[in-house]
Amino acid sequence: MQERLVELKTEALEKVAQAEDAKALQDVKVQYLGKKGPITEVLRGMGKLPKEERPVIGQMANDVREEISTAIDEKQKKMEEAALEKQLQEETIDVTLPGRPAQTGGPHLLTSLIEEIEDLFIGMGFEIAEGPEVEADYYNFEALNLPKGHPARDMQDSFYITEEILMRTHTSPVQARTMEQHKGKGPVKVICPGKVYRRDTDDATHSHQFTQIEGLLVDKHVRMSDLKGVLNAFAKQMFGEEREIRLRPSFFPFTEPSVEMDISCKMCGGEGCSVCKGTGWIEILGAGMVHPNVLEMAGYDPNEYTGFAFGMGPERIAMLKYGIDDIRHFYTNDVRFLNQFHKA
Ligand code: 2U9
Repeated sequence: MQERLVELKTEALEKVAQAEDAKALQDVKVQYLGKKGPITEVLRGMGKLPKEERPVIGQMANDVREEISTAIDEKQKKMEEAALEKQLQEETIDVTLPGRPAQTGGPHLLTSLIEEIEDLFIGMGFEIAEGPEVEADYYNFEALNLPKGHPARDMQDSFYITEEILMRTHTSPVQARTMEQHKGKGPVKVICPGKVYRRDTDDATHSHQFTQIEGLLVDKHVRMSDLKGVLNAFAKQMFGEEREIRLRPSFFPFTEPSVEMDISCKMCGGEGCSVCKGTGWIEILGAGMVHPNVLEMAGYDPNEYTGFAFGMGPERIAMLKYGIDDIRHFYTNDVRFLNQFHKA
């Protein structure tokens, strides 16, 4: 019996030493220490032994059982330590690696440009005024000296909601509304930025929806020279001190006289190049003295009050400033395009 126990111990310890994984170790445990294992069998057969041998064999069987159990536990601990060490080696984290850059958003190029222009005029004492994009025919056309049937309406064909309600074709109705709110009294000094809509076929230079910034100043004794001074200050701050401006006669139904303003070409310094189409000048905006009919319709006495107004397209300004060749870039929102204009 004693020999059998020594044999079992040697055999079991050898198998423990050979076990290569947790499963093999578990098998050894079940095989030698399980309820149907050889040691349990020895203990069960003790009854058949002479009385004086029983404590000796019992003690020995328990010792063998204990030794095998300890060997299994130690081996299991070693295996777990080795597995942990392996995992630590494999999953090393280099905390000095640079982090993934966070994706940050930012204002759209047109938003930034509009805010820049707003700031320039706020610096000259103007306030910002906004109004509805879905507008009454009266404010969009009639109040601006464009009665029904006026040929200039054709150039601003829009999206009509009803006969009398449409998507505004310019931001001028905001100025008309602002003047009306001032009830025939000055001064009115506003900048009106916003989205406008025209029934146009989209191409490199046309869009059915674009933005405008218009300005209006109404007061007593406002003269064309005031208009020129304000626009000159704007052009120099926006495009550079070295830029010259020039006013050319033009026509708008809501201003009289009307002008278009050019700035001297930065590319050629006025010599003539492809950017300015050989003229040395680049058209930037339209302007004029507010038409007496418009003043009158808004409740102002044109013999007492005069005013100037101007309008520009931020898309056109951005295209000139940054050399953008297609207006559709502003609205297709390709981040490769937009990201180039993120301010730090
Ligand atoms: C009121 C009185 C007068 C606004 C004006 C222009 C000239 C002009 C266009 C330039 C390019 C708009 O972006 S664009 O298509 N605008 O040339 N706008 S004067 O005159 C007004 C407006 C409102 C009550």
